[in-house]
Formats: sequence, C-alpha cells, structure tokens
Amino acid sequence: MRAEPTTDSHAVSQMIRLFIALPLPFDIRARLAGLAGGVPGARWVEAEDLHLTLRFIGEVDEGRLPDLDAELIRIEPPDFSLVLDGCGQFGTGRKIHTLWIGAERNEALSRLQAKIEAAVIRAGFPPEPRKFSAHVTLARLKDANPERLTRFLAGNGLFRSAPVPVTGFALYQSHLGHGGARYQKIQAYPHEDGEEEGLPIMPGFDPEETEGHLWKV
Ligand code: 2AM
Repeated sequence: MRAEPTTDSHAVSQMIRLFIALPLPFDIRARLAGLAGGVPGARWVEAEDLHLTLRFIGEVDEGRLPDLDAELIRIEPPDFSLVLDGCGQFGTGRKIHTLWIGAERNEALSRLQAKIEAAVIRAGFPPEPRKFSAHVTLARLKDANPERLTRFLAGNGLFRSAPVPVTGFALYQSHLGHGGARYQKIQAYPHEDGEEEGLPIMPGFDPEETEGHLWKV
C-alpha cells in the first residue's frame, strides 16, 4: 500500500468525500442524457456524469483508503446485465428534488450491493441505514414546474434500456465546489490491468486541471 506511516509531525490528514458507483457505458449514458429537457428548474446531469450509486460513504480521512481498498478488492468481480427501467422522483409536491431512471429488479445487483455494504462495514465505516434503491439520477430540481414534471414522468415512465453489462464498479471522490460537485474515479474494481496494488491517491488534486474520469454535476 502506498499510504506509508509517516513520522512527519506536520503531516495533516485530509478529509475526502467518497462514494461507490457503477459506471455506465457510453451508449446508455448518451440515451439517458437525451431525455434531458422540458422541465424548467431542472439541473440535468451531463452525459459523462451519469452513474448508478451503490454506496455513498461521505467524508472520511484519506488515511482510511487502504483499508477500504483492501476490502473492496476482495469482492468477486461482477458479471451480469442490468436493465434500466422506469422513471421516478424523490420528494413530493413542491419538494421534489430528484428525477431518476430506475432499474429492473436484479438479484445479482442486490448481491453486489450487499457485498459492497459488508465490505465498507468491515473497513470500519458505519452501516448505511437507508434501504438501497437502484437509480440513475437524471436531474436535480428546485421549485420545478409540477405540470411539466408530471408530463416528464408520464412520458418516460415506460423507459427501458437494453441490457447494460456490469463487470465492475468503482470508488469515486466527490469534489464539492461552487458550480456543484465534481466526481473523480479514484479506483476501479477489479483493479485495471497493469495497475499497481493500492490506490492512486492524488495529494493536492486540482479538479480544474485534471482530465479523464472527472464528472461535473
Ligand atoms: P444520487 O445517487 O441520487 O445521484 C455522490 O454524491 C453520489 O452519491 C450521488 O450520485 C448521490 O445521489 C449519492 N448519494 C447518496 N446519498 C448521498 C448523500 N447523503 N449525500 C450526497 N450524495 C449522496
């Protein structure tokens, strides 16, 4: 592991915001991004940002990454397909805050999510009290027009994707900023070919300068 114990008394550990998600293939992200529009007040997630969250971890000391990685890497790589299905909302009335595309009931996805939950707990994090609800957030809303929202939900209620292959998952860091959060993939599971053991922790990471797996929300 790269995070070596340090004797530098000035070393300050950093808090980082983490979550685990399924990255989605380009074609399905393009199709989902094509649904955007028609709901004034909605902030649509850009195509490259779309993902299915499996576990939100939140702010943690980056020194805990090696323990988390050691548990996540033990999970047998997934190999199944997932069908995205239906459209819905979180919140009610004027307080609807999220528009999402759901997923067809899928035992393999539930098993993967349960293994990830167990791994996160074994790594020393508190359990997630909320029940897992598989979804891909399409838009975040504030005071969205209720009629247009209803129309959007009715128009996309029958959404159904082709089977989406799932062969891995990833740990992401969320960088909160004035323009919203930006997401950076910090480790794929299984680790990608040629990747060293251990997490590519990036001290001093500057979201403005980094390209690649970086999401802007
Ligand atoms: P979402 O899955 O509904 O979009 C990073 O913030 C990701 O973790 C987002 O995709 C977000 O929601 C998800 N998430 C789950 N619980 C969260 C929480 N309590 N705070 C922030 N993000 C959360």
